[in-house]
Amino acid sequence: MTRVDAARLQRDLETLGAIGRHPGGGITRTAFSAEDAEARQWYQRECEKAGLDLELDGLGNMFVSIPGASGEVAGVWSGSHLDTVPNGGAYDGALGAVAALECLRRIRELGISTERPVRAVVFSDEEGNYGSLLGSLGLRAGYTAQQLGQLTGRDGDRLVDALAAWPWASGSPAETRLGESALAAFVELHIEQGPKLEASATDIGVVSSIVCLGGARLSFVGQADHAGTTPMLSRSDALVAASDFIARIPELAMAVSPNCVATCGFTHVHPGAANVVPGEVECSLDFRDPDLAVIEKLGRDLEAMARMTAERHGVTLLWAPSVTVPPVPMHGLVQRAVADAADELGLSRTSIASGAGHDSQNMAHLAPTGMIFVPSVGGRSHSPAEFTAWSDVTNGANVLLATVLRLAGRQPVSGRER
Ligand code: HGY
Ligand code: MN
Ligand code: MN
Repeated sequence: MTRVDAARLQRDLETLGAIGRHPGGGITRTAFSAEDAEARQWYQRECEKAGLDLELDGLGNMFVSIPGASGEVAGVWSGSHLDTVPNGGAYDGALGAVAALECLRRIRELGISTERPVRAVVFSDEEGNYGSLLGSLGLRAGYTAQQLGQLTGRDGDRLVDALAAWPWASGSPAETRLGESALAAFVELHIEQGPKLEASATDIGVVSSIVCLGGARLSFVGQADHAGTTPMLSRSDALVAASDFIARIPELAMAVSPNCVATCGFTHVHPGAANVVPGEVECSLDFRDPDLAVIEKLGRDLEAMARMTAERHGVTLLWAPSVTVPPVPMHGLVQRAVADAADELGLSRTSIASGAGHDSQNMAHLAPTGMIFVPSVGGRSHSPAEFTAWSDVTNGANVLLATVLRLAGRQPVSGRER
């Protein structure tokens, strides 16, 4: 069976893992940052070294192909992301992005012919600094110029400004939507980011479905005043209101559904000085459940609770919902191909649902889509503690290559193939 070059894959992940790494071990390579730029530069160089073609779109999504292999036939695509959460790990996104590149390198250097062209993709801002699954949502649904103009990062910077200064984008960010038959299938390799595969000592997760994602940005707007001279009863303290709201989130979520999760992951306090009563607090909200109806109810209930809390504290609430990313089942055809590939490689496998969001859930609207999970030690992710053993990295990449070759219709071995 054709296999990936495991040593090269490991070297690549180590090289990439050094980009944006802090002395404490975590990696910060948030979308369109200097560290993301360094990672893209490295990726582009690897493509060039391997003799692969690289194209870009207006949101900075990267598309890699084997020269001469594109043509009219819809291809089989694989990929993931190079951006990380702040202080994240070395495998989330990186594994799938590098393994997809490795598949193309193997196909090219072994002279393997396939009926359908194979492509690798790097999606922009998967971690949603500016918008949840930004790049792949751009491929699935596209954004209007007005929507793009409203997107800001967690530091308050505007997406359009970040893109204007980004060398790895080409064309209009409002024209990234793909046509109906742009691709024939999509498959993404990813770490599980949870504890199930490790706990059951299973090599490979064949992903059955991906959770539904909801979110919002909200601001509690009160009044900034002198912390020494403003009596307690005369204040409109935005942080007291925001804290009251945030403290109630767990109870509300558990009342809506036993499966759902809801998180306020950041707050920004303005003006943010020890001797000023907080005048405004911005908060993020991220909520998830397998069921779209639950997400819609959570969105309504969280907004109602935020409004009531604001009113009680005499502050104003601004509520901006994010685009809901619906839950998606993974396609049976791709699940079958992944399962058969794992069997062929003699690896144990199980069916598993994803609680994390992935670009695959946007790609599933464009073509039959599936995902391959490999174990995460201790189930840790979005943390410097994220770790996957090299043997599992290699297993996952071999399953990815075999799956891609199945889906792309590998041609009988030619004389050229080594
Ligand atoms: O947030 C998520 O679920 C993913 O890691 N982007
Ligand atoms: Mn992630
Ligand atoms: Mn990821």
